[in-house]
Amino acid sequence: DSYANDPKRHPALKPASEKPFNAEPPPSLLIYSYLTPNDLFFIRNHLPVPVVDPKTFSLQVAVEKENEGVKLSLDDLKSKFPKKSVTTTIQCSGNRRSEMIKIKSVKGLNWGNAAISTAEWSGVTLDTILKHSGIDIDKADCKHVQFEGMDKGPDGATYGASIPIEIARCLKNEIIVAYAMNGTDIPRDHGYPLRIIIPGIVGARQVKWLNKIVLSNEESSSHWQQRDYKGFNSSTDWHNVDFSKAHAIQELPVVSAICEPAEGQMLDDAEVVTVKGYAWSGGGRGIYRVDVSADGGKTWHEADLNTNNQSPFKAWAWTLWEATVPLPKESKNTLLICKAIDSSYNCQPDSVEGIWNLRGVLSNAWHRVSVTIPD
Ligand code: MTE
Ligand code: MO
Repeated sequence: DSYANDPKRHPALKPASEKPFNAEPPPSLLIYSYLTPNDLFFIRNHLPVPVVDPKTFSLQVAVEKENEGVKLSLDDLKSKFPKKSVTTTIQCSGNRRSEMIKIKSVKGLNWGNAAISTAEWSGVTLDTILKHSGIDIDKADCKHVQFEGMDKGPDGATYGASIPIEIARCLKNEIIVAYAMNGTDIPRDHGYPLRIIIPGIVGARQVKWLNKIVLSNEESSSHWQQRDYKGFNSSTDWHNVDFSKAHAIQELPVVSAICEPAEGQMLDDAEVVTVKGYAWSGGGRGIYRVDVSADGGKTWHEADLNTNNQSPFKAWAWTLWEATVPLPKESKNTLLICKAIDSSYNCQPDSVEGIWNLRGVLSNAWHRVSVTIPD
């Protein structure tokens, strides 16, 4: 069993698959705190969790085809460079896939709405590490920055991903080679000892168990960069899909979800309901507004936002929100809905039908929860 060395997990996590381990926290716990506790942070593994010896571990940094580059030990990283922290939300592109599956089956884990979490990550900026390795990212004649993990499949291939050099240049002082998560060593499930943190970008590129950074003219050749984590229209299915034609997902679109009350819940008050959830957008776009309806979309109420004082143009982490909304009179059931607007005034599509895709990614339609109203 190649998963025999996987770590123990918090019993409250709800698995979407056991081997590899994938799990999300209960939605009400997810929004209980702004920073997700490490043991409740959602887990998305494609392969067994590698066992890493921190004493012999090293991070290799190189420009492809030039030379072997530079090797840095964990001790070097922790002691030789300034420590920088950034609070970011990581969302799996498959978050809320279960709503797409209801339209038509897709290939992918049946995620609910909690494949998203927020942490403060600390480590060394990408720019610092590249400069130390003799690389000036603003001048480098390369198109992509590739990141390689230490987790291996049966074929020996490791998990890998890349980002375009333009994103790396813009964010060179925000991208962190992280060795700490919420002030402690990164837990094994989340990439011990090192992971790359690229704020505002899809989860799939936040490579865990990072041991190689390579500047290249090519995107990562990994399966997950080339033949997965891309978007297609709803008439594309497995018989006619051409992965080479679509762009790899990088920045994610605006999303929001109701975490309380839960689907099917009997409310405890007949007059009003307090609805709570999260909203987030990629690319550092903050949340300007969250609208909540308790009558299936006839009337809307603005939620109170906790943006954690982030600038709306550099909001790497989510906004938590809450709204107390009057319930429709003389009805036994109702539909709660939320939708968010980000700082580019992007909005969420009203229904999932038009954005259905074969991998069930980018599921960001208005979020609906049906509840029962007491007499
Ligand atoms: N990095 C490695 N090395 N292996 C992986 O399987 N999964 C990716 C990304 N980085 C993955 C990885 C995906 S798809 C997501 S959504 C995030 O890690 C999940 O991060 P988390 O498990 O810390 O929540
Ligand atoms: Mo993911």
